[in-house]
Amino acid sequence: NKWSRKMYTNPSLSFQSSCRETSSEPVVVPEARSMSAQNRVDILSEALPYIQKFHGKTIVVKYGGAATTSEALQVPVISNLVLLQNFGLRIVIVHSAGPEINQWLGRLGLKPKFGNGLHVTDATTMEVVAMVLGGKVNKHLVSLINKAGASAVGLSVTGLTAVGLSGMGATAAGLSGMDDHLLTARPSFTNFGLLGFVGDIATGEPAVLRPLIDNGYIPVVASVAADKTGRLYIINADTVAGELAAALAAEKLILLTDVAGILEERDDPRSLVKEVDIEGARRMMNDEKNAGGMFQKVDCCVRSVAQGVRAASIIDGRVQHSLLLEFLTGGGAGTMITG
Ligand code: ADP
Ligand code: X2W
Ligand code: MG
Repeated sequence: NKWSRKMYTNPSLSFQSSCRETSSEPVVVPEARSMSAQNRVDILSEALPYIQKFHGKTIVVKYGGAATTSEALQVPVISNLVLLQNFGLRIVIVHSAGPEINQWLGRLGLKPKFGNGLHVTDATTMEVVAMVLGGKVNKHLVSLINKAGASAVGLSVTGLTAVGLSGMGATAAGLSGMDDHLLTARPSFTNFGLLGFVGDIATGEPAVLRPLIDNGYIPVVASVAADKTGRLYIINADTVAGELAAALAAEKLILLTDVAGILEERDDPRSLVKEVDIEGARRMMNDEKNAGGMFQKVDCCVRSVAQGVRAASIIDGRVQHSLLLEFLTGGGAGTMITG
């Protein structure tokens, strides 16, 4: 299969990973700097079969965490997405902004608290989360897209219904998802009562996104949603992206993050897994190869692919043009999880 890629060790990875801790600037692969104009147009022309393959297909991209921490990192990602949209891809962005939430909690004199690696989201923290995610960060991404020459629409509480996992949200488990619009109802009670207003998706209403995409807009969805009573929750943005990708029957789910992809050995940047099927990915999860945020990502990739998304890729959002490498070259970028 000409689209498949093997597990291999990418020599540029040690370069990428050496920039991990410090970089709030995009990492440029060194060979790219010295390319002649002829090389560049050759490469552009080689992209044609990939453009044809993805033209008209829906792609859901999750953008969050350390990969979003500066405008210098955001602008090239947005510019890649706008380019891909101009090549005919139908793009939906889902975002989080953990570091920015922390920063604003600090500015307001609130100390972030964590449980199971996630923010404990009490009522005050949830107010800050809603303002930062649904307000500042969402509108900032929308304005960057508009500046790059495309049209974006920012959405937060629209179209998604949260089911709370919270002990505080007494009615949260009122299972607002148990109706005809059910997308997935999988309340995990693991964190019940521990994390406050942390939710899971009960229903998805992607109908609201389709006319926007049909009319050339890029929806930008903040991972904040309300339950049927209007109470707000933060939902993990990988999970939102995965479920939206499934609901939209997307061709591809992309999780942009701050690491090259799934590493077979977590601390060895040379152990990148280029491609793995859902069985292999489940095995990695059982073997505890992926911890914390990466476990969540692999889980949501597996779920979305099991629900019909053709492939899900975890790629480094801090590496310049990683999205173009992923979509427009045979080697791709990061780790691709297939059915
Ligand atoms: P994001 O903010 O993009 O959601 P997360 O911090 O939630 O990112 O998840 C990615 C992190 O998961 C990586 O930065 C890495 O520290 C961690 N991780 C744990 N296990 C692995 C693994 N096997 N391969 C790659 N990263 C891993
Ligand atoms: C995350 C923030 C939201 C998120 C947290 O507490 O850090 C949950 O996952 P990243 O940056 O994409 O990992 N909360 C519920 O999706 O953050
Ligand atoms: Mg995460």
